Amino acid sequence: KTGEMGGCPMGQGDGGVRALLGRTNKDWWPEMLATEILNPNGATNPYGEDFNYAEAFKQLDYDALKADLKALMTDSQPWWPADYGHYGPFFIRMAWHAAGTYRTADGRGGANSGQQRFAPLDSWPDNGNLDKARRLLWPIKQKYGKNISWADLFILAGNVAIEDMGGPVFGFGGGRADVFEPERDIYWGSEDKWVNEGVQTRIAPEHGMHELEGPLAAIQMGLIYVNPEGPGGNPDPLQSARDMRATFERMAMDSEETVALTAGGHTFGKAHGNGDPSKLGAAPAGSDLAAQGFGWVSSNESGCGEHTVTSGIEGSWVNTPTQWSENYFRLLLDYEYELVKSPAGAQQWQPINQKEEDMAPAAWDPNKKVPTMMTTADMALKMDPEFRKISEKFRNDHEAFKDAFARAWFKLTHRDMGPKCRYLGPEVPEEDLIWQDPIPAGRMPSDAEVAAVKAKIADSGLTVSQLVKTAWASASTYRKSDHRGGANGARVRLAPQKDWDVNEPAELRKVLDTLEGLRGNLSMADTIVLGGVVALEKAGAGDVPFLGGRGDASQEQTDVDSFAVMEPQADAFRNYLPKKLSVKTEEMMLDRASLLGLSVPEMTVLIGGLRVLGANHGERGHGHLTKRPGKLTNDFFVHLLDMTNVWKAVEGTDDEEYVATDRTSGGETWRASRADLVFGSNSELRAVCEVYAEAGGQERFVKDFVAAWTKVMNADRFDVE
Ligand code: HEB
Repeated sequence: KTGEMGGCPMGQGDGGVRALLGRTNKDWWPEMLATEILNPNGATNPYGEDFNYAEAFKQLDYDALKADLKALMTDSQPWWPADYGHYGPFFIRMAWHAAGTYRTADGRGGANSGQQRFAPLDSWPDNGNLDKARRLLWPIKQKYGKNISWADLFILAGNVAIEDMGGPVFGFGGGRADVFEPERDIYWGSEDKWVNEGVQTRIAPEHGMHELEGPLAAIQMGLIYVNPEGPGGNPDPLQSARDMRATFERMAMDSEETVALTAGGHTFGKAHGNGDPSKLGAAPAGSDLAAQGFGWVSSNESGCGEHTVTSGIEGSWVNTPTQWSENYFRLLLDYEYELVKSPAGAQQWQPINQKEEDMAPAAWDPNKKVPTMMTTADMALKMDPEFRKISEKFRNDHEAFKDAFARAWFKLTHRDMGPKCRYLGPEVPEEDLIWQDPIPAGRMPSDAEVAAVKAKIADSGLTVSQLVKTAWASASTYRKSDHRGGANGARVRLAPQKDWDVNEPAELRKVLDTLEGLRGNLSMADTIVLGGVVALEKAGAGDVPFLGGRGDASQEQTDVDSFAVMEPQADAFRNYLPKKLSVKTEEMMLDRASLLGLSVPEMTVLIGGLRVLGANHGERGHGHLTKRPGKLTNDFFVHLLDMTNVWKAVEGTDDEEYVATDRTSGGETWRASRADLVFGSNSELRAVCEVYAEAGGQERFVKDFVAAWTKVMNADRFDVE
């Protein structure tokens, strides 16, 4: 799958590094209040530093909350009345758009922190009028307070909506803790225009889907996935199918899941385009103070209800828009469709010669019948040969469709929550699912067992460098964005990780074989981490803490394709850069550090320590600024800041490699990479390096290194929290 990304300057795995280059909220909305100056180190949680959402959730009266949500579905409010008297479809769209920003490449986006409340997402054109859906939930959020997060509430409201309209639901896991500021580490693209301002789509028709810039998973700025009217507004269902495949794949959905989700979703509700779209005001982030967070304030007649304009498309997909049914595929496949324009001027498809009984009730007058419609994206499910086969299969086997929709919806809304042990509440399904990266429960080893294996590792002949590299390879796949990866499960010994170039497969094999032979009753996952402990202690770190209890995953429990996107294309922590990327090496470093959840000092101390311990990829000596390799010294920092050295780029390396000579003798002293030298060049990184190089720095360095190392080793231990 990664092969398809070939022509792209940034592979999928390059992750969100472009956050640094992309458009920011300040670019879009220069007038926005700069609250971040009060929170230079990230917004503080108003619930307090030690607020534990999982504990709060356990106090929740879950059944009462669900009953209140159910009642809300039909409690129409005058300021945003419910179509057909039922808010269900609206909440499903809200939940889907909350989850649908997830992308596999860096695990960012998704529903797990309540980002839809903040810019830019709250103001994306595709999220039009969802500000009203969220506000409808406020009385419930207010009532249950800290016991339910917004993030959980969005998804649960979607689930209750489906249930209340008779649709199939697979389960619900709570546990999405809210954040209180927009994520700054995510790249949404560099375009300076929104989708509705008439820009080119990200996949030009003459190119293949590999042209979509990694890690992005939407076809234009401000969309969840694809343009409903077709690529760039061109109502071509086949090109729309291509875009759907490209974008849904980046959310880890295959064609069956894509068809099931779209058809199941559009079994409910309607599109809104009954009026002049130019009468819509600014999106929430740019809206008037008096509108109190609402955007798209409309002067089209009443501005709501039957005069609502959202996407500009108008009408429902089926004749029974507030009830689960078989009607979507029936109407899609049984009728021929013609292209028409909505009152707002959007291109949409209408059944030819529709029978009266197949028409839908008008949303505001149940006695009036109106034709149903399909968007160009829906027509893709009819016209594209592969999608068509799936559509026919689901039409002929409704039970299969129900099951596929329920499972795909569960995956969509839980994909970014990480291991199943993070799910909370009474509706967590028993069944393990492959996309959860299941890991069998581990066993906490006794102190005596640990001590025995430790002694064996120490006597095994494995070097500090070998043990450090192996433990780092195992643990450093962790990403806090979707809580995947990490040392638990020991997937470093399974495909695809065991074959990743960054892990030096042949070397890794040898180390793993040795550890396998001496681990006794410890899991491999524990033994690998314990190897790191032994190495650090050998290197002079003093006592290094060890937390055992990890389990070992099997190859069958590991989806090779879904792990493939996690392969690092560069890793500054191991000075690994097989080929120059369009993104700067130091930006890649920052991205990896951010996914590992590291602070600037933690990143700095880890880089300096890993260098002197010999963790570089292969035999690469760059940044190995020590004469005492394998000892945990602050030499990296001391020599980096030493004015004896004059640094110069090595010719032909495109400013990736540098050599230092002695200022007086002219002899070569050290070699380093960009990732090394940025610590001397960038003023903030240099300031941290100085702390580790100055008097007292050695002790602080060892202490901080051990703490940061241990943090990475245990980053995925949700089973013990
Ligand atoms: Fe959907 C709606 C598109 C997918 C669910 N959508 C809608 C609309 C549109 C669309 C345009 C309208 C809006 C307004 O309001 O105006 N989608 C679309 C596309 C896609 C989709 C293009 C891709 C292909 N959906 C989807 C999914 C889901 C959904 C996946 C789930 C699952 N939607 C939905 C709903 C609705 C919509 C439920 C309705 C809402 C209301 O009613 O409000």
